[in-house]
Amino acid sequence: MKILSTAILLLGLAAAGQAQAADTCKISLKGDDAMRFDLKEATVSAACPSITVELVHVGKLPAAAMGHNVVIAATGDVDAVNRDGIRTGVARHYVNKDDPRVIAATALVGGGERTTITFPGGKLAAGGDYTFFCSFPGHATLMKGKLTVTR
Ligand SMILES: [Cu+2]
Repeated sequence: MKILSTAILLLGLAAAGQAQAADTCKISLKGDDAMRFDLKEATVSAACPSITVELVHVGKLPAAAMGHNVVIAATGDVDAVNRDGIRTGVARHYVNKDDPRVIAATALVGGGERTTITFPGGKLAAGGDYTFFCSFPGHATLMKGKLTVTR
């Protein structure tokens, strides 16, 4: 009986650990036709071997009119990354992926579309000041949020 309860306890701990990992290693955002993300902040762990960013465009407008992406950068770099990204144009999804200030960037999607990207948690520093935003021209003012990074 003692062995059985120990086994149940261990199973419970394993499940809790997985739930925690899933929470801190993935960011799920929704973008809409009103130029908004559903979240103003998100938290990930720098210890995640891989962090997944998922973006679902829940609107109906095409990417050319109301495209959304998710770009992650240090908060102090956001304005410059956004400006340079817009300059790269729609064909490059309004983000220069060769820019070392771009920590991660999804594709640009339109209404009804979904995109994901993964990057190593090691690209973020625990306690650092990061922002996620959409680099479609004019969107970053409304479409941005704080990315908190834990250990
Ligand atoms: Cu957008």
